[in-house]
Amino acid sequence: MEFKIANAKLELIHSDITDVEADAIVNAANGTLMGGGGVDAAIHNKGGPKILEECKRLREKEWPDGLPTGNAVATTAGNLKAKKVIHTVGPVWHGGLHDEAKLLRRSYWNTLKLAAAQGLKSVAFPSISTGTYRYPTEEASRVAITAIKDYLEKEGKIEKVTMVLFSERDLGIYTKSAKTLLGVA
Ligand code: AR6
Repeated sequence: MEFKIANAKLELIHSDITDVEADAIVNAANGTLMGGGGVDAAIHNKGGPKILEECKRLREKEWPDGLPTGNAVATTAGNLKAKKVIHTVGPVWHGGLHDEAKLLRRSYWNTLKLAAAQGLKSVAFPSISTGTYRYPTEEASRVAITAIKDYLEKEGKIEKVTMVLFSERDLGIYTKSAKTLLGVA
């Protein structure tokens, strides 16, 4: 399903993010930037070792103590179809009273800001924090869509954002939130 936001498009699809063609695909990473499970593993496995090599350099040069939650960094996309992988660290869910929504919004916002700064026009996100980090998908979908909407309304460099949902259930949850927050497509 597709929604129009300012001069840009928000698309919601059910897919594996490593198969998606976009200027940037987003990794739900952890602060070590050294890989992990879920979407992180899928991106490193399919993208090949060049991504991890660049992550290691970023750790050494810029983030010796790890990438803080809510930040984003870009690397090569290796063998993937995308031009870049943007790695962001979403919050771990601790019940909702520990700034989770603020930090999750920051992950989406900083990723879009970095993509725009690098001249990238299309960005594909997974559902950040809703796997290993246990953020409830319904709440996360509202934060994600609101952050994307606010960003696209504020600045016009990004042309297309795709939310890539890994299950029909998650696609349903995101679609319902998008219809509520953005109006029917
Ligand atoms: N394409 C799209 N979405 C996917 C894919 C895929 N190939 N694989 C999983 N998902 P998670 P998090 C969905 O756990 O919660 C890692 O170990 C998945 O179904 O990947 O932010 C990192 O290294 C879920 O809806 O990320 C961190 O340590 C969503 O992606 C930690 O997990 C996010 O699940 C980050 O946890």
